Order: sequence, then structure tokens, then C-alpha cells
Amino acid sequence: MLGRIIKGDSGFYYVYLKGILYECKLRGKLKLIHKKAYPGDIVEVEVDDNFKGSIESIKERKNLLPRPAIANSDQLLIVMSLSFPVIDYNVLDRLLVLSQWHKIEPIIILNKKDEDLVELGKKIKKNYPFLVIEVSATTGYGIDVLKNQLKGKLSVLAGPSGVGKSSILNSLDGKLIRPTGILGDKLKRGKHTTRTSEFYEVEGGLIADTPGFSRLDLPIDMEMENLTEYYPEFNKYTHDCFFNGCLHYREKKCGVKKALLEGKINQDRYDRYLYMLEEIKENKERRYK
Ligand SMILES: Nc1nc2c(ncn2[C@@H]2O[C@H](COP(=O)(O)OP(=O)(O)OP(=O)(O)O)[C@@H](O)[C@H]2O)c(=O)[nH]1
Ligand SMILES: [Mg+2]
Ligand SMILES: [Zn+2]
Repeated sequence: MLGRIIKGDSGFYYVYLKGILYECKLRGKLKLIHKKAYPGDIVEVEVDDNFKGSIESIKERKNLLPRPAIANSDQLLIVMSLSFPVIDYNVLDRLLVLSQWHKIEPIIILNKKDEDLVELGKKIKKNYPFLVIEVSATTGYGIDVLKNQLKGKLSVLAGPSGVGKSSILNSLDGKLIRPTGILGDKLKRGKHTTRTSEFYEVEGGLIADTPGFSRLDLPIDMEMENLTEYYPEFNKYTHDCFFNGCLHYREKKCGVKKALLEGKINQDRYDRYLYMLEEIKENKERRYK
């Protein structure tokens, strides 16, 4: 039977299967080949009546988010607030890039719609060619739309402190999947151990609340050419770029820069793009020194 790992804890894996959590161990042969398993992994298990079992095999994972590790995410819910804290566009753009790099669909969740007095949400929808969902955890606005988007998927929450991630989870009214057997999770937690993610079941899908992807450095193996792929609003104009693999930076005859001058691309987003491009360049130079 196929289940999903939702937690690993000193040699034990907790596998969620048809509404039940089983305490499982990796089959010896998997350990021998140094197979690692992560939360989010789909695994084949054999289980007994005492809610224990063994993991026979691990399905090939389609992606793996680092720190904290989560496998097989379908979508990253990037939560920002329409009032306070004000939107950190650097974080937003970085999370959009990282999400796409990891082959996970990004969704922008704009919370605190009830306090959006300047129609900021509208502006963001205009400048960001991604799925944007406006919600209010306080009034319940948009929560049904969000719920609908979660059906049958593994979604991961991300976003700065105070934007309302926990509040949104509350208003989604999901079921926390937690091994009741594990006590003293807090006590065992040393200074340097990463806190693990918690999984909630909502609408037959899972949503992971993580202790935050606080490190937003771009991966060292990301190339400058990769970055432009993550800006769908650029791709509309690249057919006017003279060079194949144009970075839309110093090149002459660039369709993206032309569109920028014509006001078809948001200047701030482009500026932050250049900033990340420089960062990738510097990473490379440092590596080859
Ligand atoms: N007006 C308004 N306030 C909200 C809304 N959602 C959350 N808040 C408030 O925003 C504050 C932060 O909410 P949290 O849910 O704790 O934010 P968080 O993203 O989980 O923060 P961390 O756990 O620190 O990462 C709280 O005071 C909430 O009451 C909303 O939709 N509208
Ligand atoms: Mg929280
Ligand atoms: Zn170009």
C-alpha cells in the first residue's frame, strides 16, 4: 500500500495512509543502499494492526525542498500581507524564483484583504503573472477559493513572520496529523536541530506548515540563463531579443528592455531581477577563484 511520510524521528518514519498514521522503519535492504527518506515521500509500506509497519520502497521523488526537507510538493503557497507587515518584494521575488527552480508551482496568497485600503492586491495581480489569491483569515474572504486550490495536493506554506500563515491554517480548519506517541518533541530539540514541518489535512490534500525557509540564497548551481525562465512576463518579449540566451541586461537589441521602456514590464521587478543576476554572477566568480 502507498502512504506518505509526514515525519522522520530518530530511525522511525510516520507514514500517513487512509487517515491513519503508522510508525514505520526502513526495510534493511533500503538502509543498506543508504536510501534516505524525507517528509513528503510516497512509500510502499506493509503495516500491522498495531499501527506499525515497514517501508519497502520509496517512490522516485519529483522534487525536494531543502531546510526543512520536504519531498514531492505540488505547490508553494507564498503568503504576504496586504497591510502589516508590508510586502517584502525581495522575499516575494526570491521565493518565486526558488519555487520554480525546484519545479514547484508558486501561488501568491495575499492575506489581510480586510485591511487593503489602497487596492494593493490589484496592483500585484497586474505585475505578477502567477496565480494570486486574495484572502482574509479574519473575515474568511477567499478562503473557499484557497481551499479549492488545495484539493488532493501537497502544498507548502512560506512567507515572513506575521503575514498570517497560522491564521490562514486555522481558518482552513484542517486536521493536524501528529503522531500522538511522540512526546517531548520540544525537550529533545537541541539548539542546532531543525524543527520539522507539521502537516495538516485539508480537502483531501496536505498542507505543510514549515519553520520557515529563512535562507533565501540562490542555489549555487543556478546559472544566469536559468533566472530569466522564471519571469513569465519577460518571456512574452524575448522573441525580439537579438541574442539567443539574452540575459536582458547589457545586450543591445533586447525585447525585454524595449518592453520595459514601453512600460509593459514592471521596473521594480526588473531591477530586482538584475540584482539576483549579479548575485549569481558573483557566486560563480567566487567559486572559480
Ligand atoms: N486584519 C487582519 N489581521 C490578520 C489576518 N490574518 C492574521 N492577522 C493577524 O496578523 C498577526 C500575525 O498572524 P499569524 O497567523 O501569527 O502570522 P504567521 O505568518 O503565522 O507568523 P509567524 O508564525 O511568526 O511566522 C496576528 O495578530 C493575526 O491576528 C487577516 O486576515 N486580517
Ligand atoms: Mg505562525
Ligand atoms: Zn533580451
